Amino acid sequence: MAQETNLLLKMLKENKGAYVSGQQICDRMGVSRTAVWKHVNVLREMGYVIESATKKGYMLIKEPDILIYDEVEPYLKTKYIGRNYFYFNTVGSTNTQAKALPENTPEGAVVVAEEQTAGRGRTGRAWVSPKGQGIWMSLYLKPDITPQEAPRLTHVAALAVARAIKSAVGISAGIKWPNDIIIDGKKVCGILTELSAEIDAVNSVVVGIGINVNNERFPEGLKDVATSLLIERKKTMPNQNDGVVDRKALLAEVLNNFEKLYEGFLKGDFPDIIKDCKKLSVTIGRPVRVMEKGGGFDALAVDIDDRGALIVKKQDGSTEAVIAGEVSVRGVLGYV
Ligand code: BT5
Repeated sequence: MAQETNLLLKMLKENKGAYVSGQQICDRMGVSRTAVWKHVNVLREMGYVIESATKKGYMLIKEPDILIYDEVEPYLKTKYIGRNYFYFNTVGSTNTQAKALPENTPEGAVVVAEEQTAGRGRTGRAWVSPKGQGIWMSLYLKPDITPQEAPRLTHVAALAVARAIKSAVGISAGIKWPNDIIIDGKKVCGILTELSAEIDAVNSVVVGIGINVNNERFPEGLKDVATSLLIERKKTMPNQNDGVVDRKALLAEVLNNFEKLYEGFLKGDFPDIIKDCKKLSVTIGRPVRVMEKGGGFDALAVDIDDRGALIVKKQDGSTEAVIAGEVSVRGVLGYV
C-alpha cells in the first residue's frame, strides 16, 4: 500500500465511526483534495466501507476481512516476530517467497497471503489454500542452531498454533506428531519447516503455517480428513452465530505465542516445549503406522523424546525413535 494511503487509513481508523474533515486529511497528508479522494477510493477497492459527506469529510464504517499489517498490528504484542510483514493477495507459495528473501532480511519477517496457487505440503504434496478463507503464512528465522535441530521448530510452531486457537477462538486442538493440528479427528492446520543451511550451519529456517479458518467445504479428496475453525465452532458453539472467525486476531495470536516459545527455545527450553506438546498430543498412546520408503510398520506410539523424536514400541517389544517422517494414527484422519 502506498505510504499516503497508509497514512489516510491510520487517520480513519483512529477516528472510526466519526467524520474526519477533508481539510484535516489534506493538511496531515500534504496533498490536494483530489489526491485524498483517490486514496479513499483505493481503500474502498480493498473493501473498506468509507462514508463521505460534503462539509463533514470521511468516516470509516467497516474494515474488510483482510490480513494486511494495519489490520493485524493492533493485536500484535511481539518484539520482532511479524514486525517485517510481506503481504500478497495471491502468491504461489509463501514458503517459496520467504525462502527467496535476501539474506539481510531481519529475523522474524513473515510472508502472508490471502491465497496460494501452489501451496505446498511435505514431500511435494499440495496444500489447498483458497482465497480469504485461511491463514497462509511463513516465518523467516535465523536461529543459532545446528541443521539437525531445525525440525524442532515444527514443534514450537505446532504448540504456538494450538495455543492460539484456544485463546483466540476458544477451541481445544490436538497435535498429531509432528506437524498437524487436529480438531475432532480432522486436520485444521499443517506446518512445513524448510531449511537453508551449510553442512554445519543454518542460514535460515522458514516455518510455513497453513490454518483452515473460514472454509465451509473442502474439495472431494479432503472432505473426510480436513476441517476448519468455522466448521468446528459451528459444531461446538452453535449459539455463537457471529459470522466468520476473526483471522487477523488469530494470526496475531499465533505470532504472539510463537515469539514467546521461540525465545524459550533459543535459551534451551525445548524439553519444556515438548512436555507441553505431549499434553496436547493425539498420537501418544495410539496405534500408529510408521511409513518408510518402500514399506512401513505398525507400532504403538509411546512418547516424544527431548529431541522431538516420536518413540514407538514395535510388535516385537523393541522401541524405535522416529526422527522425522510420516506417521498415521489409527482413528485420526481415517486410518483404520
Ligand atoms: C503439511 O504437509 O501439512 C504442511 C502444510 C503447510 C502449508 C503452509 S501454508 C503456508 C506455507 N506455504 C506453503 O506453500 N506451505 C505452507 P503434509 O503433512 O505433507 O500434508 C499435506 C496433505 O494434507 C495433503 O496431501 C492433503 O492430504 C492434506 N491437505 C492439503 N490441503 C489441506 C488443507 N487445506 N487442510 C487440510 N488438509 C490438507
